Amino acid sequence: MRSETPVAVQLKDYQAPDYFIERTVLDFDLYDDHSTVTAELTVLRNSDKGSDLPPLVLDGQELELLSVSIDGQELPSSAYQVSDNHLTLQPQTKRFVLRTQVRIHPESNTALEGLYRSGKMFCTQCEAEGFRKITYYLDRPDVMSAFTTTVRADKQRFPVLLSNGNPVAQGEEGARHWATWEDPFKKPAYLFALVAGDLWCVEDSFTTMSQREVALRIYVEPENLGKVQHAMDSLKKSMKWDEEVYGREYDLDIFMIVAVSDFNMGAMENKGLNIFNSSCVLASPETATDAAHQRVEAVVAHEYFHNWSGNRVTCRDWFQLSLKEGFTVFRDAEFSADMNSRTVKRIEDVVFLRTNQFAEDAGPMAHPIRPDSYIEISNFYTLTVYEKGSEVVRMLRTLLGADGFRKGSDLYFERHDGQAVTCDDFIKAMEDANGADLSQFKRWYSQAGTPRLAVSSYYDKASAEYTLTFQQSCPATPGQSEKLPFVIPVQMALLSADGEHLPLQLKGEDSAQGCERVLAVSEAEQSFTFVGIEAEPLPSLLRSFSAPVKMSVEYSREQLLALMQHDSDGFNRWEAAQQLQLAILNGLIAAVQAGKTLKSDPQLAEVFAGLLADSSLDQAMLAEMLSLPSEALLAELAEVADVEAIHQAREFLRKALAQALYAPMWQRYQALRAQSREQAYAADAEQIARRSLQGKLLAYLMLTEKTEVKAACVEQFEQAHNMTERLNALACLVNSSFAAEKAQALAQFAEHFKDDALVMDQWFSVQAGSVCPGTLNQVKALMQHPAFSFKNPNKIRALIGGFCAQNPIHFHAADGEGYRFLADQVIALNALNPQIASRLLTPLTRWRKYAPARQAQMRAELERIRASGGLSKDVFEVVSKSLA
Ligand code: 0A1
Ligand code: ZN
Repeated sequence: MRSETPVAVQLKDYQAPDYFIERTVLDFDLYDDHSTVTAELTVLRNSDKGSDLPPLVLDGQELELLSVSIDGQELPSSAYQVSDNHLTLQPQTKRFVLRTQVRIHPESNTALEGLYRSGKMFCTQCEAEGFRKITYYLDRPDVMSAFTTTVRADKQRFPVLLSNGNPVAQGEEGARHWATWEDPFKKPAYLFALVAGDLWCVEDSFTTMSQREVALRIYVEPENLGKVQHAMDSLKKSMKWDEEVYGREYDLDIFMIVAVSDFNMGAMENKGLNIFNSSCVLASPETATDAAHQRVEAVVAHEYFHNWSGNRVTCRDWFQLSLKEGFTVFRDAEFSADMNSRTVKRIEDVVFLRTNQFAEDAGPMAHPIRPDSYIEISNFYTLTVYEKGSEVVRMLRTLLGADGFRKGSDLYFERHDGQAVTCDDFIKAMEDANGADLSQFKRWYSQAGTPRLAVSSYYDKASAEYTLTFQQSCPATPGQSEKLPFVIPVQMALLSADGEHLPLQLKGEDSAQGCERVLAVSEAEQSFTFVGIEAEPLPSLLRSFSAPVKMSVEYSREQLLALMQHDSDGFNRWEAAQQLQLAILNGLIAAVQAGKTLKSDPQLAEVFAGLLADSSLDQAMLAEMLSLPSEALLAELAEVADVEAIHQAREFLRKALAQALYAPMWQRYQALRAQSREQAYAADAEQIARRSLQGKLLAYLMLTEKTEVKAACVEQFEQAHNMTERLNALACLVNSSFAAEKAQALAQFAEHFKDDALVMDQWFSVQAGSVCPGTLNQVKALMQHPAFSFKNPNKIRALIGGFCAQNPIHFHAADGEGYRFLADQVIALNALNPQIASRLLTPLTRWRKYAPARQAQMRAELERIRASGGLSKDVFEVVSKSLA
């Protein structure tokens, strides 16, 4: 792959481009054994940078240059230089048309970046720097151009030829045909897309708020036509929501989505032609779980929302990635909250953030949401840039209020439409629209790490004053040893002993300002004193998780129980239950470590019994309350993660709860299952909540190994009319000791779904996640299964990723076999698909979390990867930073 050590790109070195490309006219001639790309670029000197004519340095990788001409004159090879990454030539005028012709090989492109084959079709993925694998170009987001694209291919095998914008012409030439597309909106090359294939489409339309008719088309391979309705519904809802909530209207006459089977990420927001991983667009009740349905809805919305937050207003450079991604994740999260249960969505997102992004923030790849440097930008499509970036935008809204935030986003879109801008520009629009000073808030963009927020309180009965004191700090992260205080919005309330939410008046204020407010903690230590508090209150802090911090508050068990019962903030009711569960689990983990026999704590069972008996409690909420913190979260929270102790403690508690609550759980489960049988499937909030609770209950019940439960599980597996119930039952069987039922269910499932790649992915990941002994060998055996392919990212994620990232007890097996397995896969994938290889590596980067013996084993595998030679930039960066 490479020979020299890759160098890092630095934000501080950013310079505007020397040249712009006004117009881009592309012509693709697609064949089975090669393709040719002709590019006519109208190049213009950037006049802001002077009137001299520096060399034009175009990006290009893995291109075979066939010809170069300027203004119609072919250049001799002495007039330009070609290197591995560039084509350099000397312009003679400040504006000229450069024409190049290159040959490329999509048919052997396994990295799935640039133009590649996915099954029978051709498709592209250009973000971040894939366009340079298609033609020589100024492949950077601040070079925006109007594109016209002609695609030529065999008529029969590729009847559908698509690109960005509107179709303007088409024709035939013998066995081949062509189509020309024109995109009137200037865009950076990373938003370019092309598709050619035998695709069918489902068509619909949307009338925008100014009464324009937009054609909506979702293209899939013919066998998948029955699985696009949910995506189409989601698209229409997204279009409507963005008009209502952000005032954003769609701008072209046509919006297309294409589903492809081989895709490195979830989906891509190419202008007017979104390309999707099929897993994020296809869904039917029989083949996709509720979670998959919700993911389709969220990803369709996310990509659609990018049309404004990303395409109309794009990023100046890749350090600004969170400008479009953090904002768009925030937008899609709010959309999902509006479409489904707001509290449940928030709980899910916070669990995900705490488990995964906090771990990233604590590891060797930690970076601010706007990184200062990178070796390979593909490595920075991270949980930090996306998820923490979204939390930062959420905090802005919390601080500015919903109306102020909307004023800010309106100004941002209006001011920067058609531009490539920075995170600072976003903040400036928020400031200008609100007359606010966000200079200290901006530290969230430049400082990495998860802040700690310690809270203490003091009540003075005599003066009826209650003081909350916050102390913030932030651990060192690579390259940042000292941190300055953040602005942390703490949304809060105070509860009286009987659960009333008290009016909140800060000392110095004339009157109380409601029963909930946001305290902006901006100093290292800061106190807030409330007056008129007649008895010591119970604080409800960081409501709805108002900041991505690790807060520590000393609550007694009684206080947690009171919060669970009375807090008007649903998130904090759940959070109180979590804290109680964590306290109990930590006690059990300590007991395992001390070699004591584990004793069950009756309190949690009592609480659960109360929850199960409370018929007023929302089922979705109940399901969330009954979910114990995962082993991964417990590991993240521990100083040193003791994998076995965590697993034993958690399994012990789950079994104890299942035994103590058998009767109410069994009764409730049966009632829910009966309801499922009678109702046709719908992916709506109410049914999803019901199935979620049913799934949680079945998992508990199966731990009792009772025959009646086993029979019910088999019944649910065999008779369910939807994939959610079927897969839940399968997972329970796979994790049980009922060997015969397990084998039979797995075989039956595979036989039934062998031709459905996405369903087989679920079959792979259920097995990869099994807690039963022998899972690694099973995973290795499954790699030989005909439905597995090392070239398909979904398969790798399902099976190898499923094992390494979702199965801690086996991945961290004491003999180090899990680590060795992962390193072997990374070494093999490095040459085939560097992006996937690098992502797969994540669990090994967390070596510092474990005890010395495991640390040594994990490091040794990282060293082995480093020594294996020929590392891609992607893998090199992660391995070298992990070992630094
Ligand atoms: N912008 C897309 C994600 C994406 C990023 C990189 C890709 O290839 C390296 C592909 C997709 C999104 O946020 O949805
Ligand atoms: Zn995105």
